[in-house]
Amino acid sequence: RVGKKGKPVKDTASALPELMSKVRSVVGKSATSDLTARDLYNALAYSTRDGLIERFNKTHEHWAAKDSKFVYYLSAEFLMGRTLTNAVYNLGMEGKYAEALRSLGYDMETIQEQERDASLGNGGLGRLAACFLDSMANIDLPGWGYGIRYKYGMFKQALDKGGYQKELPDIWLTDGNPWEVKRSEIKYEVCFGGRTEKKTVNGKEVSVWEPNQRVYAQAYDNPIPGFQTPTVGNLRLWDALPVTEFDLAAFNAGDYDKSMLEKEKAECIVAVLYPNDATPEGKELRLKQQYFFVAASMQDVLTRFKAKHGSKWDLLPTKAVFQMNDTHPTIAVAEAMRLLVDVEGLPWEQAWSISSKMLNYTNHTVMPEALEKWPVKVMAKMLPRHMEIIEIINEGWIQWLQSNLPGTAAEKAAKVAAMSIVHENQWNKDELLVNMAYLAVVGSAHVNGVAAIHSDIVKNEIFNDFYKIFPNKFQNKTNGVTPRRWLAWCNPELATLITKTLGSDAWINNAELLSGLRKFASDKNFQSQWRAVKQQRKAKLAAMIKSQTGDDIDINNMFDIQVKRIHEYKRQYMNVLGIIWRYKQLKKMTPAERKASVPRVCMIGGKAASAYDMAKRIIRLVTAVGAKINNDPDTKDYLRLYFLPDYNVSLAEALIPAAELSQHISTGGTEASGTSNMKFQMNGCLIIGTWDGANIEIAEETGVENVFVFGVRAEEINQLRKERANYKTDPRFNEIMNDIAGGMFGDKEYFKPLVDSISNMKVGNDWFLVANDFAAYLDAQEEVDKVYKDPEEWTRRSIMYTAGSGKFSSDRTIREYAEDIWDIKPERPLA
Ligand code: DL6
Repeated sequence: RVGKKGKPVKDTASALPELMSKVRSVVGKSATSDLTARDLYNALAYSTRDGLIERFNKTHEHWAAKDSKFVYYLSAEFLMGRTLTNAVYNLGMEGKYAEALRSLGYDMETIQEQERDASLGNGGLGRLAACFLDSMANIDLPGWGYGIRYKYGMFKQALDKGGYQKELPDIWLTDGNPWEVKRSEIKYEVCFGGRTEKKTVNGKEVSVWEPNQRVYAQAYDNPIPGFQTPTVGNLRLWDALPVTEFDLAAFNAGDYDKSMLEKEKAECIVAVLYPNDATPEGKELRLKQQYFFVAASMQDVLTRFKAKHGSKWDLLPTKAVFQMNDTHPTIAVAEAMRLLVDVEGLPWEQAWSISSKMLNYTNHTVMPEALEKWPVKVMAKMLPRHMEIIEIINEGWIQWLQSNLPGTAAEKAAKVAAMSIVHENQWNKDELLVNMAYLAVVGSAHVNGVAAIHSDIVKNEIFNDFYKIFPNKFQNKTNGVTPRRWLAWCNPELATLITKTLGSDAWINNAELLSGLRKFASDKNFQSQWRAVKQQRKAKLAAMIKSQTGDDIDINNMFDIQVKRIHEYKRQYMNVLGIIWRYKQLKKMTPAERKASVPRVCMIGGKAASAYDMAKRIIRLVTAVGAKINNDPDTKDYLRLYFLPDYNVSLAEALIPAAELSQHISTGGTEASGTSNMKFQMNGCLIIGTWDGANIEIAEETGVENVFVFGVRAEEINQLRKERANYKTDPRFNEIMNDIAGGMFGDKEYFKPLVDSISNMKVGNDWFLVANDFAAYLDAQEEVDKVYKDPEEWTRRSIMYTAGSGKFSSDRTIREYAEDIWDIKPERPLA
């Protein structure tokens, strides 16, 4: 129901009868039964789902009637987190549900805790996809996400007794998923393996694929509501089903294993979300997953197009565009050609013209190991027809280069070799690889990076040869995060203060309005309200830590947080070294000096990929250092270190509002963007960071003088890496290395590779320049302490962060994609 200016009317009448009806129909209990929080979660979820589906249907009927152009966001990862609170708040139904729950003796927070996170992503890339879906719905943009309904999402992380990471399966679907709608009638066949055969059809020689495995992709829709709009978008996830569910003949013959084999083989495709640093064994399955969801999604889009436009294929790019989220869905380039040429019978040139207008590629990393390259052998075995198509694309590309590149024959040959989609493996000359990023660049209309500095690296380094030929193909689209989940809903205390101060909640949909807070930044009265909110959130987090560790935490101490995937380039290691240095200083101080220091509670969280040994050692170092300093009676009132296990979306929603300082300290030029930096900024948390990724734009919007910037710049790192052997490390750094190596934190054998990786300077060591930046990092931390001692200055800066965060709303990012890449206009359904 929509009132003035299209805003939904907030429904305050109690929803008790509605909830009780769901208790009967879904939970299967009666009003007189003992209702658990889980029962009420289910009742509430199914009641909210009714509202979502009604709007979903209206939205899609409207878009279908308008024949709107759609964007399809192809992503192997969607890190959605919990749905309940987001859906209830986006639909404006929090009032009526809260009242109903209160009458049953519960509150929303307790009920929401019943929901398991949908962790179908590794980190920033997957969470970005989730924020993008929120913003598409929010600005009424016709668009869907397409991905995989993994049975087990990102592993659950625990610590074993020794303080080492333990990985447990994330069995998130066991208790059912109220937020999805199974579309039994929507399923497509997806094939793998086999061989191709040349045949003559209508006088033409064609290549026919005879696969040896077939499965069905089954559609599940997950409605995505916008806020203050009737639009509800969609995330369509694919499950894999066997073509023959059960082999009764095999069963009757007593071969029970064979009877279930097809089912197991199909289920295996969607069983697990692979960690981004995958092991070689996982690679083949990963390619299978990628093709599986791309093939299903493209068939789905083409089927809808055909139903409406028949074979007017030239219209396709005016009705559908695809955004490939990193290289994972890049097989779409070959699949589009296969569908258009082999299945629909279009001539190659026409198909290429259509396909290369509708595909676009976002690069999310500069790390060479994450730019996927598939061995030709693997590709040819699993997708023989696609390998042929890639070879044809590559031949055409090479021919084009040969006719268009300037220079001598030798110069041309060198360039062609460097830009070929299929090339030799530089580590193993006998192996040929398909460079998926090159395939994406050649096959896309647009290519973009995710922050200004990263897009420059994309243009000037990673794809420089391509950029020189097609400068207009390359763009920047600085990432963003949804201000609904990441400020309004996760930090209602701050949201209320902002709304009261700005005189309206319009900032929730127009985050640029947050800049209105700038004029209150030095207002003492406002500052004290701002601080009070932070204290409230710190108290909540302290209670959570107390319940997990039994430790009391003083909420007057600075809350210093670094949460993200554990990776050497993100340099959690440097953070720990800084904490060790702080600890050593505190130990040397007199009690009076300690009292005058700035007390800190440091928290580090994040998962290490299961095969990433060094990252796991870093986690153990955090827990070992924490165990020592948290129990040292001299220092425990002034310094603590906690490793927060199982960092996920829900934990982030609790941590970010409580943070006062957050660390984004990657080596210059290595973090493509970062998005947690934006979430911390929105919640008024100060940043200590390097001149890297989106930190740079955050500093520009916040005022560089308000950010604690340190460290080497991207343009310096190549030279510094070459000079490793001559580098004289800081004496403080050497001292700490000796402490760890000497067993100050125990486990000295286990820490040895960690110590060796950044000490013993030689070329190739300390690739991420921890030793280089350590002194500058300590200086920046000293500056942090100085400012924290002045609460008014600290609070002024904190307000300036939130006030400067408007640019980092994903609504802005999505509008830019819509205008500059997709050419799609918002289309709001009638309420
Ligand atoms: O663009 C979203 C996110 C960035 O914010 C991070 O800086 C970047 O590391 C991440 N990239 C990946 C790519 N990895 N793989 N595969 O996760 O993307």
